[in-house]
Amino acid sequence: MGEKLKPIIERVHAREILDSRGFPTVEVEITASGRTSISAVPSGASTGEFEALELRDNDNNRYLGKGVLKAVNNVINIFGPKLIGMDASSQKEIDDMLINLDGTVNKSSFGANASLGISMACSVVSAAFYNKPLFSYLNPNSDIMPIPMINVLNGGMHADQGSDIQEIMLFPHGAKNFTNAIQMASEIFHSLKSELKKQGMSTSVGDEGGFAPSLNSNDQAIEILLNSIEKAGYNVGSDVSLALDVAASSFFKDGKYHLKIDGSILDTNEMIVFYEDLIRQYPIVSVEDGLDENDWEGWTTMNKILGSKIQIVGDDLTVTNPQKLQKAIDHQSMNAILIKLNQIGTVSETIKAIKLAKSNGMNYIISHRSGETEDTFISDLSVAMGGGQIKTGSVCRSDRTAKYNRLLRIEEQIKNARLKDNLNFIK
Ligand code: 2PG
Ligand code: MG
Repeated sequence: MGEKLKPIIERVHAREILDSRGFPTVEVEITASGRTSISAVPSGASTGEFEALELRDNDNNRYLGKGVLKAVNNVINIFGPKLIGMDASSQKEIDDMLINLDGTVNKSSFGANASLGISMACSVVSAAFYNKPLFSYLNPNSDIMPIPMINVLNGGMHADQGSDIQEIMLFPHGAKNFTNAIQMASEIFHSLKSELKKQGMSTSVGDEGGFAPSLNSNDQAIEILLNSIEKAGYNVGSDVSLALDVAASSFFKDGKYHLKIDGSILDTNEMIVFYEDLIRQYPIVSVEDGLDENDWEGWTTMNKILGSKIQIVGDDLTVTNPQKLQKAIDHQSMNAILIKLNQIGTVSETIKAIKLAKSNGMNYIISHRSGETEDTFISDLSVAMGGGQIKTGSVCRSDRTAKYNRLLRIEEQIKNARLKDNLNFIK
């Protein structure tokens, strides 16, 4: 037999596995020219209204209706036969086939969890076939490591108690390199734990491994964290700043923002004033989903007022969808986009969104979901795409540390690895 020059797909399999919340998710296994690789699909909780569809069985006799056997079956029996014989490294061709066979705008025929598992597994098996680490298979010139946004305080829909703000994150932009950023984050995480204990607060963690104490105000969460940064021996503002994911769509009702922690009900302009005050008081450099996903006018106003000072990140607003992103560009709604593969459902469309952001001078942050697995695709993707930022939870729980640990290994492998030093929102 002659040498096989391409990773030709020979077998497509899928199964239900568990995610970090203990619910089923899809794992896809692809064999191409003798190599086998697996990819697992993550799952969100504070999902955007316009995300691609995560297909669940809705059979209440299994896994409380959350089974994914339909998506698994679609991988094996709908897409599988079409994939056999295709070149796994022809990502665009594979993804176009997945998109066209589904035929809907939000992948609702067969599920984005089915298409994404295949799409990722094709990349991974191709990298294996060419004997390359995934990041350099995706981009041979990768040398930028991401600065991690590390979610140490969980609230909103990711915890039973805690702040209205879903994620309060450390942004260690003063780190020498990625390895140093992780050390800083770990030391601050443990300093925060001691501080919470001292104040008699709970140190149990939320979905992304951050603490979720019961608090009197959103400010209190930030104050405790700033105190912990200093106690760990770091300078607030020059070593470490803060980033927020407010996930405001989750508390937007009847045209108003309902902050449960102090009972205030704010309109859009009052929310923007709330952020202006926070930014004046605290070293916050990035705010994600500060407003509801349908509050387009509000986003433009907020970006006009705050966009020159901080990073304004769209997540639920843009759902990694190139069309939504184009709308956000046209409306000048934000200056950065959060990138989640499963919001759109294929690797090619994800990269298309990244390229569109990049060509319009927008920052992009590769992100996990609150429901994760041990899959580390996003670590490699963050390095390959060179945007310089990743958001993947706290520094505890293996579903989160798997991503950071993969990046620690990658940093060793890249000769001239460096953190992005010209992030435009770091003054
Ligand atoms: C977010 C994410 C990840 P979820 O809102 O950015 O942190 O949460 O996956 O629940 O949408
Ligand atoms: Mg978000």
